[in-house]
Amino acid sequence: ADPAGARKPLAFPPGFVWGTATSSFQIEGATTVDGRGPSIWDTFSATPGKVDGGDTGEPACEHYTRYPEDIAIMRRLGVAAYRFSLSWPRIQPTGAGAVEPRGLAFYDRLVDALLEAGIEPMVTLYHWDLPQASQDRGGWVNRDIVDEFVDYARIAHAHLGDRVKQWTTFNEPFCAAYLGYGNGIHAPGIVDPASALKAAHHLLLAHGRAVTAMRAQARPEQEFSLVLNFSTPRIAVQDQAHREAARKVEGIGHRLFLEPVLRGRYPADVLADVAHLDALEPVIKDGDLAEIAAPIDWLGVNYYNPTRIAPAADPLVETPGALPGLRGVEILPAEGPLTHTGWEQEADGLADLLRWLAAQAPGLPLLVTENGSAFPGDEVTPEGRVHDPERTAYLLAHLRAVRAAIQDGVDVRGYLAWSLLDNFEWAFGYDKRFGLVHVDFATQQRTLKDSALAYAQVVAGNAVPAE
Ligand code: GBH
Repeated sequence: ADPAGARKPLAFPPGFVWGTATSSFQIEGATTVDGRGPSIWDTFSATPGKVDGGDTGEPACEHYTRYPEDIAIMRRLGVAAYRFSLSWPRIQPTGAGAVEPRGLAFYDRLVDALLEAGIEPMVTLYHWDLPQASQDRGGWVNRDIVDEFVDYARIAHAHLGDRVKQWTTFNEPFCAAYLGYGNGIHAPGIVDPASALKAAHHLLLAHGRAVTAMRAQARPEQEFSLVLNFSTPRIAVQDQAHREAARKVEGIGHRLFLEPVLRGRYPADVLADVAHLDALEPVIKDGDLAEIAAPIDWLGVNYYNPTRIAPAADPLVETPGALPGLRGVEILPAEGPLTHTGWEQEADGLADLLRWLAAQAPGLPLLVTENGSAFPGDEVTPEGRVHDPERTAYLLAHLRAVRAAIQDGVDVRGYLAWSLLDNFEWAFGYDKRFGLVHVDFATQQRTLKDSALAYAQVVAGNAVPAE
């Protein structure tokens, strides 16, 4: 508390980009209209037992038709940018070849309406909704998908590039590879750690090749990026064994993706850690790493929670969880108070992560492309309010952390809150609500939560209230 009264708000640099983020499958609904092909998430969510409550991509937020209202809400928030993803199976229903003009036309309408509203569209090409037909050919484990993705990237970029300046290839290749093919908690639900690593390599190669292909047809002011997810490693004891355990976790979780993109090589220690799976070497071809290292203009950083790490008693015991090939490590339980998804809350984890990334990638601008929280109990009061003090506290604490990193000299260009709307939260279904805006999925009524009002104040003042 400040005895002299309210403390001065903590200002962000001029031009700091405030925005919100979503993804296609999580909000669009309309999964069978206008020629859209099925995606792996349609198949997966229709498979009993895969998604809580048997929830599917219908109705989601019916954003496919309600996007004008959602843009109007963004105007109320005052945000300058909106990060969304394109549904590949809307644009190429079978993942290769034939283009569906009605799919492209939806994104024309969306982009034009955003520009009209003065909101910068930031396109992500891939946020996990692979065409099912591509998966039927082997998905990310089959190297053929690399050039199929590059074709899709060229098509989307050629069509929208006259209006969209910001292009991201992939959202969280970690999740697409490790959750989709490694532990199977996401579509396509394959459980095979070796496949997860092969998929990771093909995602990285598709990223680099697509950046090069889009740049070749781009205007000079266009920017190309990749979005990675990070979970800050935490050890309770500063000894050699704990540091070694943390090295392994962030090696497979972070550096396996970062190093090839930044420096054109896989980290030798990580290759050694996963060598027993014999997965990566067989799929890495001459020249791949140079292609993966195509320069990017900024790195997108998604952060939700830290990970508590300890050494396991047996150095060869397989570590349960998402990280393929990880051995000799214990992932300790999160410490509360937890969010509704069971994730630990630690805002300092974001500040430390941004500092670490600045040291890893000197000169590369960073953008927080996702950060947010789910909490139980969001309900609309008779007055039309949603009181969500925990989400508001999470938001403000993480914004203070971003600002602390900036004060330390980290080049963070913006912050995009996850998420604009309550939406289809993957394997959790609709029960876990990450939105700043409440969605009643029965009526599709939108209601700004208190956290949205707090965010609007931050955006308007370009400053976060002091603690
Ligand atoms: C993001 O990913 C997604 O981009 C977004 O679509 C989603 O809605 C949002 O977060 C909220 O979930 O315990 O070892 O299995 C989430 C990042 C990274 C969080 C992996 C869960 C599980 C690791 N995720 N993590 S593990």
